[in-house]
Amino acid sequence: MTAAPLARLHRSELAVPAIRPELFPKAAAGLADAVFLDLEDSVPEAEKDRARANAVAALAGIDWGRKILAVRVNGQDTPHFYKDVIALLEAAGDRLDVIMIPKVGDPREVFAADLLFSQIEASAGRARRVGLGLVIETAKGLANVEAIATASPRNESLHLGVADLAASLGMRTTAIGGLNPDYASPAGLLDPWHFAVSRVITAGRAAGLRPIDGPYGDFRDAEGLEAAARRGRALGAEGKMVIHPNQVATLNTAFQPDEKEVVQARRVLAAMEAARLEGRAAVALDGKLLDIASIRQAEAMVAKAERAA
Ligand code: 1VU
Ligand code: MG
Repeated sequence: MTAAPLARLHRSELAVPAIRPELFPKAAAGLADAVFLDLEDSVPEAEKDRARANAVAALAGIDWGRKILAVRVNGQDTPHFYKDVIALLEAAGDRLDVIMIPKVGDPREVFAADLLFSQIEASAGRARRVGLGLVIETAKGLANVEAIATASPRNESLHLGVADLAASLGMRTTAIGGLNPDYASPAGLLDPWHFAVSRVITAGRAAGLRPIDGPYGDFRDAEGLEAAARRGRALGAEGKMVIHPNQVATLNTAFQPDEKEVVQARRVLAAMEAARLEGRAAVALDGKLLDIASIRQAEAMVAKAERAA
């Protein structure tokens, strides 16, 4: 049996550079289900200390409501990682839900992080264990994703980092997410992210973690964003990262079942209940097969809709 992921809404996850504290109240007041304050790639090297201090102050100093609140620290291959973690866990209070680690490549890195977190939590007398969000964005991380996903009981979510992954794999693009006109069949465009998204979703679901699809950098292209969200949700992604507030509403809608889907799921459950009372497990509804697997599909759909409501 695989543990179900923590039942938290995680349709949209807004990145906020920690070097721009004027954005924090806007992010807190917005509708993103999750916010991460970024200490990594949106912060220049010379500003790392200032960004860290901004994040520590904001965790306790701003009302983040019921959002998943995360900080993306610098990678374990940098001199900043331990300072980020110590500052966050020693000084930032209990509101912090998740520390996101970028560029995770090997399960031993997760183990090492867990060890450091445990020591600081014990030393600081923290009441709450912080969760881990692991960003899969290197060839190594993608190759080791199953082992990474099960490397710590703190693990909560896997996040696909499309820009770094493209660089690491040598994909010929400078765009962040989306389709590539070069990657097509005679019938039309294909999805160059399909393998990576599927791999992260499979590893995440198998380990009971929430799989979060990568961002779509072209924040003025609402149509492209929605199409990307539909592809991710069709494969099982729980949500998607966003880099701009104008992308949040599209994802909140895309990643929750619409009314038609919920009505259909309830019809399936009713038909299967009637079948059960007749001693049957496989029946037809509207000319299509239903069996016990249909109950699981429909229940998952209804549960997701209820969580969003
Ligand atoms: O209307 P207002 O002036 O009050 O607000 C602006 C702006 O301040 C605000 N806004 C944001 N608020 C919260 N969080 C954000 N991330 C955010 N971005 C913007 O929204 C209003 C409209 O903004 P804008 O269209 O004028 O946008 P800017 O030109 O100010 O900023 C655009 C960028 C893309 C630079 C900005 O959105 C940004 O920095 N996004 C996040 C980048 C980031 O965190 N990158 C790292 C994580 S993603 C990753 O690693 C994969 C590549
Ligand atoms: Mg990255």
